[in-house]
Amino acid sequence: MDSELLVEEVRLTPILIPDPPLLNTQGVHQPYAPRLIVEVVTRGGVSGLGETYGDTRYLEPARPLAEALPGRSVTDVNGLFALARQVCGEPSATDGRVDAGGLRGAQTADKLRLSVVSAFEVACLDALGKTLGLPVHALLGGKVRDSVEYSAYLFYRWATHPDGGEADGWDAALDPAGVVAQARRFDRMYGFRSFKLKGGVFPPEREIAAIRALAEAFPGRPLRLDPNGAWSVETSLAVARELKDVLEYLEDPASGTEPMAEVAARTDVPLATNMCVTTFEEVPEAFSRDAVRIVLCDHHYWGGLHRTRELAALCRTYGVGLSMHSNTHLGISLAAMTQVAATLPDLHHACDTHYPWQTEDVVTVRPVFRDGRLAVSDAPGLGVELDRDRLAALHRRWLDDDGTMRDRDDAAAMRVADPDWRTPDVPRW
Ligand code: GKR
Ligand code: MG
Repeated sequence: MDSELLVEEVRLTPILIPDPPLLNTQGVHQPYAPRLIVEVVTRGGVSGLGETYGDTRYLEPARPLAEALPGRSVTDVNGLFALARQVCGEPSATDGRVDAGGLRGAQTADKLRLSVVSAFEVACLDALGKTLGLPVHALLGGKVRDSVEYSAYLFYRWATHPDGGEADGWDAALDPAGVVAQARRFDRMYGFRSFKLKGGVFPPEREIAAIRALAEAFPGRPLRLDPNGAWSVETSLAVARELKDVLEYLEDPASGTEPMAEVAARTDVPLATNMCVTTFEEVPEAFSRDAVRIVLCDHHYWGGLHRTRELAALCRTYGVGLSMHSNTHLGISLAAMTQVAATLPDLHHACDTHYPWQTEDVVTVRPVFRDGRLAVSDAPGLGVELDRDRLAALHRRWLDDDGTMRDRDDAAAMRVADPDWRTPDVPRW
């Protein structure tokens, strides 16, 4: 058995997946988004799957890590971190490009490396689970629930990209009526109970009106607004005052621990974050200053499923709530999110997912949300299989790209419609 668990080969496949014109405070999504699919193949012939960001700066450290892994055991997931530090080199993390326009907080070399390691960790756990005939959640200590709740992730959006790209059949949503229509469709199709609106796109009064319209259309349902740190302390407080009776939480109204702590001290609306607490180093200050009441975990940049559980333990210790963050992702990541979420006893908020916005996938069977939930798979590993034809087609698209889509750049996509667009300074309002 031991030698069966040794890694024989690691395959990295960068791909481009269609992405709709979703607006955020930095700009708009490009027609295609890069992802990286990681396959860890064992000597026993089992292939484990992982998925992470596919931008060039993630591919660069992924390559030496893939080369260094053969000969090591898929059980040795803790060893991945030291190995990555040894072989990945120092990613160029201080040039301001580590994440798309800072929508995911701190930009450090460590965080970039962890975002790469996470896909290898997930792939190793998938391979181990498949070999042992156990689901990943069993390798994490076992599930505490049979299904995981997700929220509808509403975006202001255009119907199509200004320079073409594939239409996805969704209407534009640029005002309260459009946002409510989008929410109704999510509700009808998937039964999501909670709704999160990506804000920071329009002046706050317009976004307040959209949340009010949602509250009227869906009385009593949990609502969240996330402007990605676009507001000043005073604007954040004004929005909190206006929406205090309808918000489940306000996510990253202001940028940075200091302004978040100031807002938190002056409102009863719970503040959540996937921007000011995104690394373990940021925890002590934010928690000791009560800057946030809820942290959105994300196994990609926290460094995998085990580390997500470590974050959950810290949050539990400090009485901080837990939710889950999402970026553009496919079914492998969704399966990993669902497996780890199933093991977190204190996950009391519906998880975010971009998944319903994705029209293509590399898994053979697309997961289906019912009543806003995903059933937790008990199949070996993550419970998903790779569709190799789809993977090859999406990789072909990556190969054929002239370089413009290989790195996420929401500001560049916005400039197609508005040549004068530049990434707004924060606070924007
Ligand atoms: O995809 O436009 C987007 C989001 O704004 C994303 O980049 C954020 O990281 O969804 C994220 C969030 O909750 O802040
Ligand atoms: Mg957020």
